[in-house]
Amino acid sequence: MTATVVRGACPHDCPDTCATLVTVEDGRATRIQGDKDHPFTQGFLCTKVNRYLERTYHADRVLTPLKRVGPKGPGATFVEASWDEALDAIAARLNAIRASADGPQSILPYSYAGTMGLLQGESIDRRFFHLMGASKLDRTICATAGMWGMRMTVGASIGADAELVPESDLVILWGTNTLTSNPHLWPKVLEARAKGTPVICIDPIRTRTAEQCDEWIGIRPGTDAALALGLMHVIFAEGLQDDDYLTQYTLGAEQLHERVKRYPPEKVAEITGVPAERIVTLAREYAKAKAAYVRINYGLQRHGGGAMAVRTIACLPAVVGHWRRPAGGVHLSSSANFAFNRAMLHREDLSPAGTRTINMSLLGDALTKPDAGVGGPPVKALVVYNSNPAAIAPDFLRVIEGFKREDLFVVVLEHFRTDTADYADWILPATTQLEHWDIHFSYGHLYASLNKPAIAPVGQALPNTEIFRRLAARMGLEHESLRDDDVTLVKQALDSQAEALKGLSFEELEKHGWLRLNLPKPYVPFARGGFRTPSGKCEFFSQRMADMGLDPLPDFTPPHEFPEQVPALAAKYPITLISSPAHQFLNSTFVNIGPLQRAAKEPEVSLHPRDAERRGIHDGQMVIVENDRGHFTARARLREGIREAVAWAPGIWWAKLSTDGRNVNAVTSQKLTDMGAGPTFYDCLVEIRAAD
Ligand SMILES: Nc1nc2c(c(=O)[nH]1)N[C@H]1C(S)=C(S)[C@@H](COP(=O)(O)OP(=O)(O)OC[C@H]3O[C@@H](n4cnc5c(=O)[nH]c(N)nc54)[C@H](O)[C@@H]3O)O[C@H]1N2
Ligand SMILES: Nc1nc2c(c(=O)[nH]1)N[C@H]1C(S)=C(S)[C@@H](COP(=O)(O)OP(=O)(O)OC[C@H]3O[C@@H](n4cnc5c(=O)[nH]c(N)nc54)[C@H](O)[C@@H]3O)O[C@H]1N2
Ligand SMILES: [Mo]
Repeated sequence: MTATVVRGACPHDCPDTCATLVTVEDGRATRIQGDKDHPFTQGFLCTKVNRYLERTYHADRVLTPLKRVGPKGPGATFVEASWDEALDAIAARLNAIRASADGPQSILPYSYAGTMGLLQGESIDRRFFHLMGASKLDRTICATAGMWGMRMTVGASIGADAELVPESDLVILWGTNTLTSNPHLWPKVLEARAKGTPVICIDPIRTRTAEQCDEWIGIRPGTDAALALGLMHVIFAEGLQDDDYLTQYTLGAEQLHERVKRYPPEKVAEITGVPAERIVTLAREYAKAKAAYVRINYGLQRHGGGAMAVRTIACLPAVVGHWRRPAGGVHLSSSANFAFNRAMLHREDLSPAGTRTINMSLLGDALTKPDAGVGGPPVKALVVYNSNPAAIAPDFLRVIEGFKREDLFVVVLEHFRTDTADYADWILPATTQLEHWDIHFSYGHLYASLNKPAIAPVGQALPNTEIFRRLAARMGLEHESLRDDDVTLVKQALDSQAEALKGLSFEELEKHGWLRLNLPKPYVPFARGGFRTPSGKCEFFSQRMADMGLDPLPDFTPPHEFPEQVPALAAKYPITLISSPAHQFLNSTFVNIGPLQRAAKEPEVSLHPRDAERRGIHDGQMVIVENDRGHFTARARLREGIREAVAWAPGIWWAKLSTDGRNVNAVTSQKLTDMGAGPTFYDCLVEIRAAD
């Protein structure tokens, strides 16, 4: 028996994008490890991906096409079918819908980052839907508010290099539970700390990360922009700004200076709940540091003013000139460093002019409103892949109402019978990362990686690419780009003139598995300006925002459900519910994997002991979390490490594996962010009461 080791990449939606080594014996994967040579993976995998083999060979894996017989929804019955039967039936139904009066725009693809791979996530699938003229999907469910915040300020999703964190002299983990959702950053943070660098966490919840930091600043949810404005107020008032950097590399410094005068520490303390004295001292510590690394993640942009919050924080390093030095700056994402040829992969040019776009965060409306909420025909068919919308989309009850429609045709490409799959007419078995090719960028570091299939597909599973190729052929959709095989697609992704991709060829990646982008070392993107904005400067003043009718300067935009703004609602529902990632799950992936599910136990909601006492709730009791949109049941956990009037329900449970068949999204809303039209999962007022 010979064992081989195959290089791959973790496909999950996480900044770390680990390099993996899969041991294969007799055609079976027997071990998965993190590559110890990869500077970010550093030889370890997370709690979840250590279970990747168990997930791949899980007894519940969907291994053949499945056809639903009987009613939709939890408990639906499916029977096995052949690929021929499935493809024929789906092709016939989609073609009938295309040919009907409603036309092809009544077909909607729904996908997100179940795999972040460019092949299995955004290649043949896009070409297939574009060519048929299906509605387009605006993929807003996670990161668009933050992306716009960065874009308007520094010009793109680019930031300080996480690998350089050991060189930083102040680390601020701002709205990020690093140990859970970006765990490979942590060793770098510890390295910095070993040299005496203070590590501060700003989060309404004293997360496992906050517990490990030197200080937890328990800010009120949705008020981060106010804190950043307060810091800038103090910095300018005390003359701690870097005038040279401001003059050379920024736009609108005078206006920013005027604007922050509106945010003295006492006022900011009222908004944020952070004591005024701490705002003053933090501003001084920040300004006196030379290379503060501010790690923001997506938590703080899941509020009505999320884009403005990211934009405002992103101004800080330019005010004090930290961008000049390695590790100095703000880091939300590094994704724009990866100039892969998405245009060639997507072929959006194949889509008929004027095709409408539907926002995936408004799926509830899109399925329940006759014009899909945006004008045009109703959605008659939904093709879901790399996503589990019946669990993860906001406003669960509206989404489920839509999924229940008898006239809605649903196809789901999946590994498992998820909540969404229960509403499918057809479930098609998809391969996992061990079974297909892919190429990966990262939003947390600067390494590209190639994923080679380690094993043959399990059962009759097929890669998404192949499923869409076959479906296209059955439907009679003809275009040469629909015939490209997976290795060709990898080469197309790399077909770019961008300097950052120089030297990254298929052959080199195949040899090494992963490669650093061709960027200077150390990577200090804005040391001498070079911002990707229209002015080339860090834009405190944004003409583009003014043109969009928005405030061109940083400001505090309160959440939609900010108690001071909506006192009547807050009287009824006084608690802000945050449903950020659970340590054991990756969004709704891994929820059905025994040991991880057992470790997460059951849907829980943490609240402050004083909030619990007022409601007669004791630790371990079942409670109902509710608002006008819906309710769900969870077990109460009392903890000092949370702000009063805030509760935490780590997500995202499968509804059918939850206590009452509903998950946390029963209370979240379809309200959108200020820019980017993103969801506002954590901008959510609720009341909590004992279940009995
Ligand atoms: N284990 C695990 N890892 C994951 C995921 C997962 O589900 N599980 N999800 C992945 C995905 S899809 C993403 S997008 C990324 C990032 O996912 P994020 O949603 O950014 O998750 P976290 O890093 O946990 O950051 C959220 C933190 O922000 C805090 N927070 C919420 N509101 C506010 C606020 O208004 N202000 C401040 N300062 N803090 C706030 C929350 O309490 C929480 O601790 O993580 C990825 N990694
Ligand atoms: N309340 C609340 N809701 C949230 C969030 C929150 O913090 N709170 N976070 C939001 C965020 S940040 C995100 S990114 C979204 C994530 O939401 P989704 O993108 O839907 O992510 P998952 O829930 O992980 O579901 C991904 C599905 O893709 C499948 N999959 C994986 N690889 C493949 C493949 O190669 N082929 C096929 N066909 N399927 C595959 C997996 O089996 C899994 O069921 O959820 C959002 N929803
Ligand atoms: Mo996400």
